[in-house]
Amino acid sequence: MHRFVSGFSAAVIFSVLGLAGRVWGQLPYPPQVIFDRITQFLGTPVMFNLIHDLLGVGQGGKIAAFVGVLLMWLGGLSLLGVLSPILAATVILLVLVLLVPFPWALAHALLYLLVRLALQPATRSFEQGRRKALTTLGAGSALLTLGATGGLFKNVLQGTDQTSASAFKAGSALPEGIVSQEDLYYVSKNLEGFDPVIEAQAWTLKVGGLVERPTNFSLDDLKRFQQRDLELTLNCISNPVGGFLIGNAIWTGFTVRDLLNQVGVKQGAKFIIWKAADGYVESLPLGEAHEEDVLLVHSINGEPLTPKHGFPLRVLIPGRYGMKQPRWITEIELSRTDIPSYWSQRGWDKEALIKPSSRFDFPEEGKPVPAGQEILMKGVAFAGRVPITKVEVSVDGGKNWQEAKLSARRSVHAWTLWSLPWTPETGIHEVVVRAYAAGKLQTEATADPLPGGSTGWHRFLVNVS
Ligand SMILES: Nc1nc2c(c(=O)[nH]1)N[C@H]1C(S)=C(S)[C@@H](COP(=O)(O)O)O[C@H]1N2
Ligand SMILES: [Mo]
Repeated sequence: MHRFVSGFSAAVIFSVLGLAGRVWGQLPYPPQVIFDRITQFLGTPVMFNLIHDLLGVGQGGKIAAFVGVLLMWLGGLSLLGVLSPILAATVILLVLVLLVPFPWALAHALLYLLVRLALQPATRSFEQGRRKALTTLGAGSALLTLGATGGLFKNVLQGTDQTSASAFKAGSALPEGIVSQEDLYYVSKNLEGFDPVIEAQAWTLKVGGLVERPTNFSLDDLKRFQQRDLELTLNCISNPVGGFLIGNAIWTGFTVRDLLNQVGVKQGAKFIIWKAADGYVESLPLGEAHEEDVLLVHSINGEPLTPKHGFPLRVLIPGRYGMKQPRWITEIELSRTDIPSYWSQRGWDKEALIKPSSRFDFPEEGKPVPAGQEILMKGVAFAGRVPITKVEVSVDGGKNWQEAKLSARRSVHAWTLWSLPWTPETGIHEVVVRAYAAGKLQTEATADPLPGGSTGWHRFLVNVS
């Protein structure tokens, strides 16, 4: 019992110190590394779909999984309390060598040893004192962990709210169809508390590989390239039919093409590889990277990117889902060969070409509307690089269709807003929306987001009373 209590105290103190190293030193935190490995290992469509179905597409599933890993980690470390400190530290060293670089594994093992030895005198003193010391220590460290994890998850929970925010939020001075940075959906491979927070002064963009002039650019250097604005819709591949993991904004930056011309591309380069501060990697065929609207952006709707949305620099690629477009980018490498990208290693489609989708924003699922009054149904439709040419709406489950009015197109890469008036009669009506991309009707067949993006028409019942 006492051994377990002291093992647990050591485990908690050790974990908190490790977390501090993660937060202040950007050093790998073992439970996070384990969590990463597990997601990669389980990165099969079946597993992801199951988690989505059980816990939704927000951060919930990820938080639950990470907490599970953290408990496993604490439990395992507590059990090590029964071993002598040196033996336990050796076990930690052996396990961690598999997960993090050797010096950091060694540092962890020594740290653990120190924690255990620091706890040692207490266990030698007489019974009463020992108990008291251990209880205080245990309670203190439990509090510390709670505090640290609480701080970490606070942001995450706030982030979750935002994924469901409507694109048509009142009170913002932005043009219709532009989502504020605050309301833009958020998706990350990391728990939000583990997302990189980058200091502009310390940051450079390293451009290397098959280039004539490998260069490190500061943010100021990059702002000297010809700057331009682009209205573009960002769409997550895991967005379900009718979902909110999609948003549209005006981004500011410069073309990847200008950057490549500056450094000079060498013969034989075929792929551009992006590396980000959180270990995320992605790639694109070099030809596509030279296209006009492939940008590196530092601002959104006229304000700098927040850390959450990619400060200081993120990639924008029209026509591809968000997973192809890294945030917090630190390095660009030109290469003869392609690499497996972060999500494609975990079962998602490597190409991630955006599939046509359309959704209702009004009426909303689960919210009744009054009978006999005209309402304006509205929503968005999007198909990446392919223009939306028509949107049709049915209020009788798909028997009859009416053509919706489409907003004027401000940008070829932005979603299309649609609207249609309706004066419903009392009863329950099934509304359905479907879009045409370059004249072609979006498919009615439903598909899960994984592996290549969801398909199907957005439909639900509306209670009119
Ligand atoms: N470095 C890095 N870039 C990333 C990701 C990530 O986890 N790490 N997630 C990608 C995914 S899946 C999406 S949908 C978009 C989301 O960007 P947003 O959260 O700013 O809307 O970022 C992409 N870029
Ligand atoms: Mo995504």
